[in-house]
Amino acid sequence: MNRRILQVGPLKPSLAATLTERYDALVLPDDHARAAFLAEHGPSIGAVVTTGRTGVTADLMAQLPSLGAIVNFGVGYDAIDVEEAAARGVLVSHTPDVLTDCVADTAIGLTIDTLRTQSAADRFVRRGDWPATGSYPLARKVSGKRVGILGLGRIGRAIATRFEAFGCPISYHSRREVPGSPYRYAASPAALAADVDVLVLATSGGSSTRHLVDRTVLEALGPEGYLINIARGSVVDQAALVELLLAGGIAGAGLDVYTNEPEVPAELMALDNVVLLPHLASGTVETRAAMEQLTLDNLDRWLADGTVLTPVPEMPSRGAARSR
Ligand code: 8YV
Repeated sequence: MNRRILQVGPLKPSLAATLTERYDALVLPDDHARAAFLAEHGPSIGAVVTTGRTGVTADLMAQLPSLGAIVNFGVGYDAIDVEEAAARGVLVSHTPDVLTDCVADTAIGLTIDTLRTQSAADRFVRRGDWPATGSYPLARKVSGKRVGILGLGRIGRAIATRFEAFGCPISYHSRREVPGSPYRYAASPAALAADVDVLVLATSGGSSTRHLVDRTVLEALGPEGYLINIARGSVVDQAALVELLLAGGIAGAGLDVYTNEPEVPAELMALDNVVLLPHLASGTVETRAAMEQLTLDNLDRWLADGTVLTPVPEMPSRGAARSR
């Protein structure tokens, strides 16, 4: 088996350094040198290490004929063509569980900030408006709000547990009703949105959830409803979201993810009922270190026995067609 490792896209600096120093990994150039690089090294590459932001396309896989594994730093793998990987017998691993707490914490923080307008209040103080204007406008209460969670997976459940401590009645919509869940199931995203004050998106990205939250869902959330997105920008029709925010069609939004990161719609910049984060939900020293370790553990396992520890759900831990 070919064992050469290839870094695709920027990685956490310590992970990139480890890959170069300990694994003698190559780094895929992203410029005009790429074609020549792939012609020379493509056939020797056994595993790719990448992130949810860069991923691996079918086109790149075609230029790595000995590829056996794609090791992803991140739980979301919508930037990887998993169908193509499965067809080629290429294993794909990701980093679930280790980031659940931080992403769920971010969802709670973003909800509180959005409803209580803390970031806007901070700007008010820094601008010197407090002495000049007097009191800051009243915000909205968080405790007891009806919360709807779209996608009741690991992260969705962790968010729900946290909101329970705020006395929030929880409902959810997922592809399937979760047996034994204590939360009320809504039959569709629109039905969920219609019945809650805060709609939290915790679903995976990719084509199956693209624009799951469309104009109809946002309109169902309505002028008193808030949208919180720590999932993927692709889940929301961002143009409709911007329009409704500008028109008062929904009350506010807390966003960690966008359609075309790092681009953030300019129209949102001036809105104090919108909190804008730069896709940082898992971004703590502790969690990123755990993600780095799990990434290396997956790589080591593949190098040792051709399996991975935490395969994406679409595939078994051992590649099916790698003998091909
Ligand atoms: C990371 C994420 O920012 O895990 C994910 O899917 O979106 C985040 O944890 C990203 O993967 C790191 O590039």
